[in-house]
Parts: sequence; C-alpha cells; structure tokens
Amino acid sequence: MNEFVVDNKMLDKEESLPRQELEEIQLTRLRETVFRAMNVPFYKGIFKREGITPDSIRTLDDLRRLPFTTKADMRDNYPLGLSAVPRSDMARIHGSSGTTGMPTFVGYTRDDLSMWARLCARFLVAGGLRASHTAQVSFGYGLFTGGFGLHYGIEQVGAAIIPAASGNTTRQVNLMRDLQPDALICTPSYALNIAEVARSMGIDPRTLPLRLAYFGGEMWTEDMRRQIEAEMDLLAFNNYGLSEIIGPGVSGECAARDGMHIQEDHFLVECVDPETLEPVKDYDYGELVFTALTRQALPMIRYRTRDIAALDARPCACGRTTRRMTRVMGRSDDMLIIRGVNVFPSQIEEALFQVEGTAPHYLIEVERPAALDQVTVKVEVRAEVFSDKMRDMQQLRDRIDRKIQTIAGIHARVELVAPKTLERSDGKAVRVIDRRGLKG
Ligand code: DLL
Repeated sequence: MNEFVVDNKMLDKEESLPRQELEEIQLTRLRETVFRAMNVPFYKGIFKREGITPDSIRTLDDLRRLPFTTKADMRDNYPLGLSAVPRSDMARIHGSSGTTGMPTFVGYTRDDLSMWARLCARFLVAGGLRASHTAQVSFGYGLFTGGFGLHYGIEQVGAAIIPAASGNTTRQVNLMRDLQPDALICTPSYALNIAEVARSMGIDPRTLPLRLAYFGGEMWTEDMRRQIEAEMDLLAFNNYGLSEIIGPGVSGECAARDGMHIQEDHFLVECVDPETLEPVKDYDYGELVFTALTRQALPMIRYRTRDIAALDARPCACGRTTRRMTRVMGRSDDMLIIRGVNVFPSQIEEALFQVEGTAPHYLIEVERPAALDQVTVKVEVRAEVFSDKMRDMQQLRDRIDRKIQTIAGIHARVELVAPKTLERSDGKAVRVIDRRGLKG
C-alpha cells in the first residue's frame, strides 16, 4: 500500500488548474516563447519565411504552424547556437553525450535554474518526499542533468541531500547503512546494481532504510519496478525528462503511479506518428514532441524526442489536472527492425521477466551475418538455477525463446550466461549492441 496519501497542500496551484485556465496560461506562454525564439537565427529565419509572429499565435492549435526541432538542428547549431540569450546571461551549461556523434549542449539562465528546481521538487513531493526526509542522489553530477537537477529539486523540498553521485557502489551501500536515507535517486539499472552489491557485502538490501525511490533517465518496465521494489523493499516512482527540454522534471508519477504527470504549465506536449508527423489519438503510442514554454536560454519549439509513449487525459485521483504520459516504450532510434518486425528492447525485457530463473541482467546483440538480421539475447541465469545439465539449460532457453516470440514476435538466439557476468551500469544501462552498421 502507498502510505504517502495525497496532500493537496503540497500541490503548486498550477498543477491543479481547471483545464481552460491552464490552456490560457499555455497560450500566453507560447506567444512569449515565439517572441524569445525570434532571438535565435535558426527560428528567426523560419518565422520570417512562414509569417510567424507572436501575435499570429491565436490559439493553441497554431502550435502546428511552428516548425519541428530535431537533434540534427541542435548539431547544426553546435555548440549553443539555438540559445536565445547571450553567454553573459547564462548561469550554467549542461549536455548529453549522445550515443552517436557530437554531444549537445544546453544553456540555462538563473531563472531557468530556479524553475527547473521547482519542477523537480514537484514530482518529488508527488511521490511522497518531505522536508523531514533524507535523499541519496546516486546520479552522475556533471554535464548529465540527473545529478544537479535532482539535487536542487530536493533542496527546494527542504529535505537533506546525500550527494553520493554515481559509481563506487560499495560506498553507496555504506552511505545508506550509515546515514539512513529515506529515498534513493538514480537510474533503475543502477538501483539493481546497488542491491546486488549490498547482498555481496552480506547486507540484505531490504534491511536498508530506504522507503522511496525515484528512477528515471532510461527505459524500464513495470516488471523491473516490481523486481526492484521486492529486492529493496521500497516504493519506486518513475520520472522522465531530457536535457534538450530541461533535464529531469518534464514529468513524474504521483502516488497513483499510473502514468507520469506532464508539467504542462511549462511544457506543451504533442504525440505524433513518427512517419507522418500527424497527431495520434490519446492512448495511442507515438513520438512525444515538447515545446518549452518558459525556458529563457533555450526556447525549444516542438522538439522531437524520439521517445515513444502515449498520452492519457483521464482525470487523476491525486488532484492534478495535468495530462499524463505512459512509460516510454523505447526510443524510435532504439527500435530494432528484425526481418521486418519492429521490436523494442522493452518488449524483450518484459519477456525475460516472465520466465522463471532469469536474472534482470541482459544484453541484446543484433548482427547481420548473411542477408538476414539475427538477434542474440544474452541473459544471466539465477545462481540457484544455473546448472551444468545441458537439458535443463536447453529447456530454459526454449522457454525464453517462446516468450520472446509471443511478446515481441521475433525469434531470438538465447544465450544463457553465468550470474554476474554481464557488465553492470552505474548510470544508463546499455541494452542493445547493434553490429549491423545501419545507424549513422
Ligand atoms: O536522462 C534526464 C533525466 C535524468 C531524466 C534523470 C530523469 C532522471 P538525457 O541524458 O538528455 O536526459 O536523456 C534523455 O533519456 O529522451 C529518454 O529516451 C530517456 N529517459 C529519460 N527518462 C526516462 C524514463 C535525462 N523515465 C533521454 N523512462 C530521453 C524512459 C527515459 N526513458
């Protein structure tokens, strides 16, 4: 049971506005965003060609007249060419390393930073963090937005922070044992790693004092949530964000844990078909597109996230009136097309969790030895199940293969590996190695 009941005193007024009032704020802010974007040569040129001015934005539907912005546009304007303020007005610069090609950088003004802290505080409060608590931040502190973003969010809530940063996992466990934090903040894959290291130190992670966890920064499934909650005896909340928009704080779960509330007073969301770019219906999966309504340094317009999720407009029991988004099923650029079938790594994760005997550590390798794609799923077997009996292992492989076929619709080569042999993550886990050389 969730002991953290709804506490409306803790809600920002903007989180629970009647929809019409919220939309009025969004419209005003959209016009302001267009105004600020006129300082960005990239947008200014497009606006001029298309006859777009702040006054020409009359309703929220006019958003669709505005151009999309992509990662490629950020690269073309490397390093900070999409900024709307001079360097002297910037207070911080973050970035993401990106798996391919150049890193991208994102500037923040002082106001951007305080707004960001507020938004992180909102989802922390929504999950139950209070001023009396202590939270351990086990995200990297650096260019990555996870560490600093959450750090200042916790500060806003008034809770105490243990800025552990990521890595040195033995020390993470010692800190938890000695300093008794109530909440853990990191990627879900790092939490699994911490639990495993605790056990290897002779500490049952369930005996650690943690009651809450906020996980984000990477794809994870509902089964993964159940697994971590059982291993660590805590309640885990999902939160989502990306550096191009602000970092963590774009959306996060409330006590209902049924989708992440999007902070719609600061971000306009669309969900589009990634091929046609036409809007998809609520509850249908599509690519999320965000417009930052209050960013001064980077008034991002219709940023194509590549993240595939669905929007949910149902009212929520928690009192927030903001729309929710489902878990991110995957990134469109992580989607594998195996002999014509589209597969997300999350579907393979889901299949693995449903087969008794596997550990939650896996790696998907894709190759094209001849003309056809071949998927190998390497998965660790639990120590108590790992056996040198060929027949037992063959049966387990077959069960996994069948489950993957049912859920993902593809046949995979399953390779069972010994416990603790796959690389562990202390940040974003690498789930797929694609050796087909199709991605540029
Ligand atoms: O990962 C920001 C963040 C940090 C969010 C900490 C939450 C917690 P980037 O490094 O720019 O920023 O990576 C953004 O990570 O487009 C998604 O593909 C993925 N991602 C982030 N949160 C989630 C999540 C941060 N909860 C990219 N579920 C995004 C699934 C997520 N994917």
